[in-house]
Amino acid sequence: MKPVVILLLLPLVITAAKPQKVIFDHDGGIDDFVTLLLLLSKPELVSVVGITILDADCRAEVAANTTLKLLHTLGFNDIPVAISTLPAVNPFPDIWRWSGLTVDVQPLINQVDSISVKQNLVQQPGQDFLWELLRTQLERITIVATGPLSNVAYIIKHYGDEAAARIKEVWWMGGAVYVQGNVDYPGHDGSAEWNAFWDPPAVGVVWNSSVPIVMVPLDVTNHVPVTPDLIYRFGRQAEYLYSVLAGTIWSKVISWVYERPLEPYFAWDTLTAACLLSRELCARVDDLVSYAVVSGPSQGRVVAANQCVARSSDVSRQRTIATVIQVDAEEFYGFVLDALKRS
Ligand SMILES: [Ca+2]
Repeated sequence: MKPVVILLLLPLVITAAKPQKVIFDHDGGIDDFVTLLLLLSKPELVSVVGITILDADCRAEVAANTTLKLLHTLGFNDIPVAISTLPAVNPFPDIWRWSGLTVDVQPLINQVDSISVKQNLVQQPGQDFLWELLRTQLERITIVATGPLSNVAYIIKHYGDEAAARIKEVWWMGGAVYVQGNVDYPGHDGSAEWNAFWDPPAVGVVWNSSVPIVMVPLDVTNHVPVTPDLIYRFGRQAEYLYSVLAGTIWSKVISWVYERPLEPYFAWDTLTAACLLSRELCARVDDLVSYAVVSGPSQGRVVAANQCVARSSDVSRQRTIATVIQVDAEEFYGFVLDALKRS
């Protein structure tokens, strides 16, 4: 009978899934740091092999410092962090870029001195380190990009198909397809989402490539505002370090929430990571035929092929991408709260 028992058990061994290797390519906004917590909270599902930081919705040096201290606080001293030197086409407003400092000063992550955590800061520019990470891994890597696509576009431009072949998917928080964008900028028509608008040609480069994209656009992130109730709920599970950190970090947007009732602060980036971690949480389509506008008054806009939009500016090629289209806000909040019950 023994051989039979072995045969029955073998499939169980083979199907035990390995964590998916992930590079977190972020841009240091408040929401990016909650996203980091969420990615680190599920080591059975994802393994963060490196972090690259774009100088976009942040001051990159501050964001790197915060990232290193968060990693240290949670015991992840082996995840390398690198700062990209790629510049903005259209920079974020300065007041947004400094908001990450409210996270950096939190006592919870400052039980270590900055000099010792900086030993884990990679000296190579982040865009080159992104390629180094991809090149040296045996398997294809998923990139979670919660800022502009500049770093991804850089490696596509420099390493072409070789780079594309090493990327499993890019999960990108960006784009606004059937909803209004969130850019309010002189000379722009407001149709674009900010991550895309920061570097519209980068979106074009990624669309012109064969890299698989899963887009998490404003169409779906508009359904997940960071509400006072959500922040209070972290307090009810304050025995968990991850929950205290997440609640503390998101609490930094509370004045935004009250001062700008018509412009909620959304969990843009955290939803992107949540959709990667739980495929059941987010409904998606895999066949959105679309293109990106790379110049002119609509620069940064992602357009579905079935939309009647006059093409008066430079655009990328038309291609099929995957996009998240629906999420239930309460299920998302519940997923994040549950995941962050971790110390
Ligand atoms: Ca971000």
